[in-house]
Parts: sequence; structure tokens; C-alpha cells
Amino acid sequence: MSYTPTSSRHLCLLLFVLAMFVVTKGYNGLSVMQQRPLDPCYDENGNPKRCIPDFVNAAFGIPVKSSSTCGSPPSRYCVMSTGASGERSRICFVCDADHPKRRHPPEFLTDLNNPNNLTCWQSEPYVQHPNNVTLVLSLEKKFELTYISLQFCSARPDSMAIYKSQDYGKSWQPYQFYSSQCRKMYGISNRAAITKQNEQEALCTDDHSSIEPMSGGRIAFSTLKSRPSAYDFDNSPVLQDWVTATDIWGVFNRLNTYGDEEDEIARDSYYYSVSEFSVGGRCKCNGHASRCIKDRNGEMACECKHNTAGPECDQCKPFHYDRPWARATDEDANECVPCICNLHARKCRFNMELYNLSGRKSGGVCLNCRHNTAGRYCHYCEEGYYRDQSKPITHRKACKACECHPVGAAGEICNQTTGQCPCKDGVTALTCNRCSPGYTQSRSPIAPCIKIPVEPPADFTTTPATVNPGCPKCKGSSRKVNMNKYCKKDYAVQANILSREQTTDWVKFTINVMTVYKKGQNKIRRGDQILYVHNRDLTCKCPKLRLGRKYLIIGNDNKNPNQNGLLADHKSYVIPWRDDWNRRMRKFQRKARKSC
Ligand SMILES: [Ca+2]
Repeated sequence: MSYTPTSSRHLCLLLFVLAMFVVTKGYNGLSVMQQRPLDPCYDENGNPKRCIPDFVNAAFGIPVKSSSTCGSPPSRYCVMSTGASGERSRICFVCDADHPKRRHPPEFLTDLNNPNNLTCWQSEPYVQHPNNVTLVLSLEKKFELTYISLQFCSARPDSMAIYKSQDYGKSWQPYQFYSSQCRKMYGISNRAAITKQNEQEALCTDDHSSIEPMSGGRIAFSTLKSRPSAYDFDNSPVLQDWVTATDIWGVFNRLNTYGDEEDEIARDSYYYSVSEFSVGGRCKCNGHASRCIKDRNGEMACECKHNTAGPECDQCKPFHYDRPWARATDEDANECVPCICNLHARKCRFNMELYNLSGRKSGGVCLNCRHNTAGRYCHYCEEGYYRDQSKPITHRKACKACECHPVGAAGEICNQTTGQCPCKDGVTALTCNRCSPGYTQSRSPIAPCIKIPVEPPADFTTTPATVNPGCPKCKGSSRKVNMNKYCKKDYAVQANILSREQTTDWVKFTINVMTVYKKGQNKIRRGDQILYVHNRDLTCKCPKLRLGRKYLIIGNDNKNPNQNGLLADHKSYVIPWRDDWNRRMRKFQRKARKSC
């Protein structure tokens, strides 16, 4: 970059204005945030905007590796000049690497260029085709190059090639060729046309390949010149790639001569010598940084903004993967956006499929959601937990553990939104801790709530009979029969009710006793018997007996001397018979011998 008095005046003025700005704002007590316009990567409202590092000579001060440098050991070289009448004369010098005024090291390629006191790198004399001389310049950072320029102290080469690397010298690709014989030297036709289809191809030209001038000629390669998409560079990934380089490799393939190389003095006049190797461009930051600085490892890197990272701001910084990375353009800074994880995750990744499905709005997927949350945004509760609606989803305790009742619930996993546990049949409530209407609690852990029976249930209970007022409580017909009750009664039979006969106070039932479980003092036998029931008890339907039905009758001995038969009263158990009771009754019968 040239440093003219005009630009330095502008710089002073700019610094003055900036200083005034800071002072004025500072005086008014405004915050640092409001001085943000100083950052070229954001506008005055703090919105991101494209920013680029300064245009520089990227080669300045950078060491160049040369394959051939004169002076070790000291050697003669001759400078040729052509007189007015066309005759050539030579003055010879010594190149000596150890002599301060006679050395021509590669440092002179990239030192400060003073036109009044040129310093020139110089090769050994007469390294002629097929031998070549190479110069390698490593920028140690990706740059976007506008031009590569060589200012010669010698005549320009007859043939030279420029290659570039984008991977720090691992691989090379042709950038530009110069030759008087393009096809013969490089197999490329001279001055081929560039179309949109071959914008990333190196060309060859015979411009600049003449031996004249003998000194001071320049070769300048403009990377974008006559490439069609140069006018739409922002939208041309091909050209963005084309101008990107980490290293430049110049190869001098063939010296220009007058064909007099048989003469030793003439031969010493042919060598390559360059006073300035310059590379114009900008540190490559993809529009996300305004400068490049040395990073912690001492390597040049962009000072990335817009939530980007990487040496070229070529990726989104961690946790900013909700949108795909993109280069900043004039219209859109393409800032990287943090993932939405509701404060429950520290990591996320980008998913292109989800991004497209969202209408290109959000592609972030949170990883390792904490606080018992789940989902791509950690936006719902994981299995076994449910949303506590009293807390925002970003709260550490937004998800509560399910509280499913160990007996009432069919599992431990509740609905992640409502907290509703899966209840067993007949069980209800959020945690399954209550019986549904129409169900009653049982002691079974398998079926903790059972339907309230409408029909007589399948055990030793009957529904209480509808009772007239004044009737005694009908104990016998509404209770379960258990061992204790069995013991307390005198007899137990299974009997069929055959007929009834009404007397003044009593009804005499003729019954057929089919099985005797317990005989009592009356010594009941199988066969037809009389069963006495008092009118009062029958009116109260306690017991309730119907002709032609079988009953289990458990009662006390009849102690009335006028009656020869069994007695059933409101204290007896008179229950419609079921065949499956026989086994249970037999069990009672066996047990009774020991425990009654
Ligand atoms: Ca120089």
C-alpha cells in the first residue's frame, strides 16, 4: 500500500473525528454499547453487516523461498544494455551473499520497495530450460487475492508459471502462464477466451514475454480480469474459490536470450532478478471480520464476528447452529444464530432436513437436554416427567417427576404434558389414587377398584333385602359367611324348597335336604324335612325363600318342643345356592372339627 501525504492527511482527519466522537459520547455519559458504530461489522443499531479486512500487500515482509540465489559462492553476473545504434554492451559485477552491498537474497523480494533505491533478489546465472527457478511465498492464512505482481530487475522470463495452493502447500493448482510459446511450454492455447464454464481455469498469454525491456519490466496477474462473474462476485462461489490462496508458487521456466549463450560473458547476462514480489488482497474472512490478528497459537486468523468462528470465519461458533453458515453479502450479513434450547442444553447440531422443513428458519437440534427435558428444542419433558405449568419452560424445574400411585396406576410413565398417569380399570384421578364412580375399593393390588355389584356377586354375599319399617336388621342374609360364623351356628345344609303351608304364626316349608354339612342337636339327615319360619320374619323377608329354589341354610337348633323340624329366622344365613360353593362348604366342614 502506498502511503501518500494525501492519505495520511485523511487518516489524521479520521482519527480526529473518531476521537471527537468518543469524547462527546463519553461526556454525555452514554454507554460503550452506543459507540458500536466503531465496529465495522455492525451498523449503528447493532445489526450485523458485512465487514472485510483492509486491502493489503499480503506479501510484504513475508519470507520467500527461492530455489536459486546467487552469491554462494560469489559469482559473476553481467548487466546488458543496448546502445542507440542497437549494439549491446555489458558491465559485469560480483554477487556475494556475504557482502552487504553485493548480496541479492530473497528478502529483497518483499522488503519495502523504494523506487529510488531498488533492492533485487537474483538467481544464479543461466539456469536455463529445462532447469527452472522457483519462488514460494507462504501467506500462512487464506487470502482473497486481487493481483500478483513481479517487478523485474532483469529481463522478464520467456516462460513462467504461477501456481497457487489453498491448503498451505499440500496441493497446487495452475493460476496463470506467461510464455512466447504457450502451447509448446504449457500445452495451453495462447489467450484463450474465458466463459462462465471455465472461470476457474488458468490461462496463458504471450504478453510480457519479450526480452525488452532489459530491466524494470513488470508482470502483473489480475485474478478476476475478464472473468465473467467478476461483476457478481458475491454470488459466485467459483470465483470466490478462484481468488482464494494460502501460498503462491512462481516458476521461471525459460530465460529470454538473444541466442548468444555460447559466449560465457553473454551467458552471465541471463538470470532472473526481481525487485518486488507483491500480492494484493484481503485476509479471507467471508465478510465476518474486519481484521486478521495473531491467535493464541501465534497464527494469523480472522477476528470473527456475527457468531462465526474458524480461521476464515468459515463456520458458526459452537451452539450457533440454528441456520447454516453462509458468507456475508451486501444484503445479508448471514449472522450465525444460536440454537433454541430453552436453557437446558449447551450443545446442538445443525440438521439440513429439519431446516428445509421449517421453511429455512430453524435447523438446530439440541443435544443432551438437561433438567429432564427432551426434544430438539428441549421443549418438553422426558419420559417419566411432566410439565409444571406454573413454571416457564426455561426453568430448571419446568419438568416434574410423574407421581403415579404404585397400586392405582398401570405404569410409572405419565403424560409428558398433563402428568396424567395410566390408571388401572376402575381407577381415576391424575395420579390414579381414587376409584371411578361406580367402583369401590378392594384389597387386591391387581384390581384395586371393583365395580359395585348390581347382581348378587359371586361370593357369599347378597344385597340387603328391602326391609319394612319395624323389621329387625337382617344380619343373616347380607353378610359373608366365614369360618367364625360357621362355627357359631348349629347346622348347615343345602336344601331345595318344595312347598309351603301357612299356620297361625308359622310357615311350614317342606324342604329336601341334599347335603348336610353340619347336623346340630337336631341331627339333621338328608331327605325331606320341615323348615319352620316365623310369619314375622317372612314378612320382613328375612329370610327370603322361594319355592323351587335351592338354598344354603345355616341356622341354630330348633328348641321348640312342639316343632319337629328345622328352624330359620332373621339370624340365619339363607343364601341362594351356587354349585361352586360345595367345595368351600366341605372345607368349612373339615376345619370345623379342629377349630370350632
Ligand atoms: Ca526489493
